[in-house]
Amino acid sequence: MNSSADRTANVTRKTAETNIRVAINLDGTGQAKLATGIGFLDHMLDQIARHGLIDLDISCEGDLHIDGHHTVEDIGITLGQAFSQAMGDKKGIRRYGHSYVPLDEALSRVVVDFSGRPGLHMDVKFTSGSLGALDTQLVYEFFQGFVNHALCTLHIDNLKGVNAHHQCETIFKAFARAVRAALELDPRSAGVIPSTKGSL
Ligand SMILES: [Mn+2]
Repeated sequence: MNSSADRTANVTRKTAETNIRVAINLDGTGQAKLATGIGFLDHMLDQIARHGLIDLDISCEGDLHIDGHHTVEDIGITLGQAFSQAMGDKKGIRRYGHSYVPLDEALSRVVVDFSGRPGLHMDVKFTSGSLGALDTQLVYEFFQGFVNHALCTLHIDNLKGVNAHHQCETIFKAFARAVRAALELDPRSAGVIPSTKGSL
């Protein structure tokens, strides 16, 4: 576990299906080095880094000869594990965050609570089945993997959207902005765990 002074993590996760390495700094500047083997996923992870001001270094060797499922889901899992480790005891965080992000005709809302309990509630109807090499069904699998291991409640709603690239990008940008707000250290509650329970 890290103290709030150093919110970084390095996680490796290797199975018969994927070999993943994730390095993150929650207090970064948005630097990203991404090599997942799925170009569109790299583009989305780049949004998390840039708009979340999180430094992200992610590499994956996955069984893409089958399809992208294991790669996308397992990156969600490993990223969630890295978040958990980097957050440490969650002292001084704001805990809740939300964001609305538009991109032209598309608009998404993401609300997050780093509650210690996993829960994904996602209402997104993609207008296309794939985005480059990314099957749009896998966006749900990514966030399910993340939520199960970052132990957060996550509500994702795409409110409007015609172009599926826009829909997906607004989801990841809104996720990034919501996460940034939730994990920001609040100087008014320095060293305090934001729960009347005393732990998260
Ligand atoms: Mn784009």
